[in-house]
Amino acid sequence: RLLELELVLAMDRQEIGPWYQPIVDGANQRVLGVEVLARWHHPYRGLVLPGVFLPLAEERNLLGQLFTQIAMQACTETAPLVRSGKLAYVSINVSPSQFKSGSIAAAVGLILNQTGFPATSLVVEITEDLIMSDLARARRELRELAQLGVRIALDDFGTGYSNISSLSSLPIQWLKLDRSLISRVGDDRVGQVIVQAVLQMAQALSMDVVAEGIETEVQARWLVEAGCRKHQGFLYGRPAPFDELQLTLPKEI
Ligand code: G
Ligand code: G
Ligand code: MN
Ligand code: NA
Repeated sequence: RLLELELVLAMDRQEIGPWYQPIVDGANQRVLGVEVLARWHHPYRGLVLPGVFLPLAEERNLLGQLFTQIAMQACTETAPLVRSGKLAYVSINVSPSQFKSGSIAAAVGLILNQTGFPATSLVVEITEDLIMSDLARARRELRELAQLGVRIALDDFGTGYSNISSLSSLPIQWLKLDRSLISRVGDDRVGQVIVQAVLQMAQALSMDVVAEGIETEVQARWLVEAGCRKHQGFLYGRPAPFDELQLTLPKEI
């Protein structure tokens, strides 16, 4: 329970903030955008990962506040990079149970207003759990988010039990293919067939696909040939602090 108490303090002290992992055009290696990944810089435990502190934040009903802090900092830091055309997208995760801490669309609207971040460059990553836990509520929230002009990505696609027909009725622009699927496209014929089918479905629904967890050149090449160019994974870059992200972007022309 010590860590749980420390979490409350850490949020006051702004010890939890955004790191960034590049999303790259696999055909030419250009950075298209970033996914924001929360990190806790603990004064004596070192780097604490979201798998540890998000469940604690959930127990204490702090997910909404945590989201606002992280997204506010991320949008403030990256807005200049978006305005100068160095980043087209900044993608931020929301937790399924964040609904309980209040409206996600209201929080996002506030962040856009306060930071001046361009709405059309913001991507909100949701999971199937969020949709399936309360479809009516999800539908309302996603509509409101869409009205703000932000994009919605369905994260971890391929791990859940989505009802494809309810997905197709929601304003979702990106499918993020989970790395458990991507890890199979190198040599596994069945894995390739599954990913091809998902790419075709996405195209039919006018959704864009981001392949996650790409670790090898073989996977990257196969995906580009299959028509999937938005790539994310350790092959291109690990989550890193803002200063490191800036170093990986092209200099002013
Ligand atoms: O890369 P990483 O180990 O940080 O991510 C672990 C998990 O935590 C992933 O499922 C990721 O989506 C989630 N995650 C990372 N940052 C955030 C965040 O700011 N908010 C939420 N809700 N989830 C996050
Ligand atoms: O659930 P979500 O897709 O948001 O999770 C992002 C998580 O995936 C983070 O923990 C991030 O560090 C991790 N991740 C990103 N790229 C790779 C990769 O190429 N391989 C592995 N094993 N993990 C990755
Ligand atoms: Mn994600
Ligand atoms: Na994922």
